[in-house]
Amino acid sequence: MPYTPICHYHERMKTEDVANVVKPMRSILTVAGSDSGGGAGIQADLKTFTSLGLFGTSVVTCLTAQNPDRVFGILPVDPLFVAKQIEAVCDSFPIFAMKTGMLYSPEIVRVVADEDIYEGIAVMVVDPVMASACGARLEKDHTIEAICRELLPLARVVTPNIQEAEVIWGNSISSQDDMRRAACDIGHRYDVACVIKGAHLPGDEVVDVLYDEGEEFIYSSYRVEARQTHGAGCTFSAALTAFLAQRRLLCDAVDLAKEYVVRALEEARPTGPHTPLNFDAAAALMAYTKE
Ligand code: PXL
Repeated sequence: MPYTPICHYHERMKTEDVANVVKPMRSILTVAGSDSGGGAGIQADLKTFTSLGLFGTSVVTCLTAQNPDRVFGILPVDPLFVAKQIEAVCDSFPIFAMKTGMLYSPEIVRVVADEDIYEGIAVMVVDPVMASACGARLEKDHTIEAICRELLPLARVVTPNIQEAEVIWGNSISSQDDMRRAACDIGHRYDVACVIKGAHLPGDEVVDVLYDEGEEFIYSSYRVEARQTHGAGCTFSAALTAFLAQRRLLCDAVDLAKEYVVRALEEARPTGPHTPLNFDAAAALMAYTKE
């Protein structure tokens, strides 16, 4: 019986002048840890980038053996090899924007903060990762201090959650007013924009606060009753980086990144016992944001 193809590639594609008609893709970089569970870290970043129409490159700072319930182990990459990966990527990709995630140690922060390698990268987003959603520590002592000292002055925006903002700010945060004060103080201290994610404060609404060069923006959404939030922080900073790579204003990019995470949580589907974020569904529901 003759086979009836279901795929369109059987029809020869017209390829005249492909270079003229095909729009180039923007490249974007994540410098972060690998999550074997696929829902956070490098894996979440690359899935987010791809779904939003960007070409994702990656520099791995450490391997983690984990699933959403538990971290079994962490194996850091030699800092010199982290630097080599950055060099290899920057040597041949024009990177429009980059983000950092789990950097793990002050030694890795130091090589990532080496300004010489980043010539030409316009936008850096720093997600100051300290712990996983299940509570496992993802950094050695003094890593956050090194991030603040060496990386924040180079960054466009830093994206702490409440606990991370408390450590960076040095005071506890228990209200929206505290969040506003913290974002403003962090912004001034490190000359960087600061978006504090408020999901860990109680309430029916989730309120995030952005402070950027003297201006304050408040974003409010209803709280998604998600079974699992593993990777939501990584996904927020990855989507933010992607929208900045599309040359959007920071205040709009934060709004869009928040919508992306809300939709990815709303559309989560079970994969056995876990219900990870649904990256493709989020992007499909936000198709108007594609370039
Ligand atoms: O969400 C923080 C985070 C960052 N990076 C890696 C992770 C996690 C959470 O589990 O695994 C590699």
